[in-house]
Amino acid sequence: MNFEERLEWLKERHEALITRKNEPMEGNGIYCRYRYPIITGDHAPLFWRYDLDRNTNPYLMERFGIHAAFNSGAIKWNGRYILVVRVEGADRKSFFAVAESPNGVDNFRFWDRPVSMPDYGTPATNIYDMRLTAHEDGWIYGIFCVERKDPSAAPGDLSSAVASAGVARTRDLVTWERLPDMESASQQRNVVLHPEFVDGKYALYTRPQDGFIDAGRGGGIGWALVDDMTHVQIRDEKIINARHYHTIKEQKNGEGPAPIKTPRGWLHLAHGVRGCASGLRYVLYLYVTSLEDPSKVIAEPGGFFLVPEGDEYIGDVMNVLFSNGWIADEDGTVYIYYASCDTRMHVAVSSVDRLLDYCFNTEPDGYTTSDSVKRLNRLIDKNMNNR
Ligand code: M1P
Repeated sequence: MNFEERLEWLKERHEALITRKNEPMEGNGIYCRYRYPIITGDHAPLFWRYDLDRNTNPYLMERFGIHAAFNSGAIKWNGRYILVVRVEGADRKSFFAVAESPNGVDNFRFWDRPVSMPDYGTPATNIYDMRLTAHEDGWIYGIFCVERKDPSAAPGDLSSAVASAGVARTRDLVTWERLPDMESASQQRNVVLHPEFVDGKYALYTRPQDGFIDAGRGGGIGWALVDDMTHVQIRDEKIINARHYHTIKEQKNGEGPAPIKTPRGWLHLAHGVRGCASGLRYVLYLYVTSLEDPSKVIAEPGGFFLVPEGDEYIGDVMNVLFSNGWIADEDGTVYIYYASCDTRMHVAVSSVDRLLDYCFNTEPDGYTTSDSVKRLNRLIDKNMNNR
């Protein structure tokens, strides 16, 4: 192919990928997965990846590899379904870029430019996993992981890193005001801002961790009230959703997107991690907290809600589902945006009613095998006459 033919081929292929209609797949009644990934590295505009000038790029080669597009924050904004995507280049650096869709399930298209997030302090080596919160104070906040090389790493240790929570706010998703990183006694990732004031303060879901990977003594998803988002200092932190032995969240867990307010409580999506012979396994689970006290768990179904299936198992970091974005529409439809294997984005669709039904009518984990069998027998007894 000559330059023009190849450019035409690239354009056609790219447009076909972006405009491909997605298809709902029947499932377990709790949610409905859609067949095709909604955003991948290949969705990045051609003008990000190729120098389109035949004089400087006669072979029309890729000049800036976009490898993956995953862990996306989500918000409905001006009637559009918006994702702030974690885009990862071939150089292993992550940055944010906004993609929007008219219907929430397909036709996601990146805005022309990635987000230019201002630096704070020592420039980060990586930023990722933004949680978006439209707070009642009128700002849209983005809280994200900021990764820097561990200054106390031993000579030759080129892996150790330090995770902290970066804070920024915006009114238009284009211009971001970077605020100081959150101050905390421990490393932090998966920090999420609650959308409403609680006792006149900002409320944060935290995830204290001893190391960059290991939660260590960090007991699970934490809760902290702070006075000021322009200088976030975590002083008192309590664990509201703990890790537990021999469950889907024995190794670590983390809050997903900001919770959804429902008539029966705040609906939460989180990830749980366990170790197994093939490494860490990341799955998603739900829980509900009280409207009167959002730090009090009032329902938590046992086990996982979403796990990798089929092609979702395969990618850069195998056996991982992760979510930091969902959108609840006015009619109660919930779009659950999740990533598989730190590689690509998917959507599953449910409703507030279904998710609450799942949360309040699925029994909690009883922590022993005999309890699981008793729970199963209760259901079998109930169904005996209806088989
Ligand atoms: O690689 C899986 C995930 O690992 C981290 O999650 P956690 O903070 O719970 O360990 C994050 O780096 C996340 O981005 C990634 O998807």
